[in-house]
Amino acid sequence: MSDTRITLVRGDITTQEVDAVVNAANSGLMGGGGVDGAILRAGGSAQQSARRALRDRIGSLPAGHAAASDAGDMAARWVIHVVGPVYAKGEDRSAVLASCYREALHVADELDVRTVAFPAVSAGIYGWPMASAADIAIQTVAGTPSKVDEARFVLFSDEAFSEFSRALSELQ
Ligand code: AR6
Repeated sequence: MSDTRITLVRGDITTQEVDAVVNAANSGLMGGGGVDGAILRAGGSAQQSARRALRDRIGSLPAGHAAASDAGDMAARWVIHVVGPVYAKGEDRSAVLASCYREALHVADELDVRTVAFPAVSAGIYGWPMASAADIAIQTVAGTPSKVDEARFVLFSDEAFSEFSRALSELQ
């Protein structure tokens, strides 16, 4: 278990006062719908150029991996991009989803940040059932040692908030 405190809030991740915000990105890194589009709009052109520079440096970001760019015009200093797996009924991609959270915390440690906000990666456009997304997210963050003091899950819907609350309560 890690010493990182896990907190849950119902709200919009783009307005969180944290050091880094995790983005449920796609491999191309240049934006999309859902939380990715919202984070890009909030970060403005400064974040857009930072994303372009990141993409020029690393090419595409594979599922399960994480990489940071400057957040631009947001309260947060950094955006840590992760690419979640697309949910597939016939194939267990849980390890790839868990890897998103582990790798995001690893990048947070490299950036030396203390507060990180996470969305429910893969649980929107990528179709992951919320209950399972919550279990994987909470168990992985709780089981990953890092220097991060607070991992804050920012949940956009009542369903997300209630499933993450359940998953957190089942940890103890
Ligand atoms: N704050 C917090 N959570 C949010 C916000 C917000 N502002 N907006 C949406 N969510 P999704 P994915 C929730 O679809 O499933 C993009 O096009 C949302 O309700 O953003 O990993 C990317 O470019 C859901 O619970 O991410 C990729 O192509 C959760 O965030 C693809 O979507 C994740 O939903 C990634 O799909």
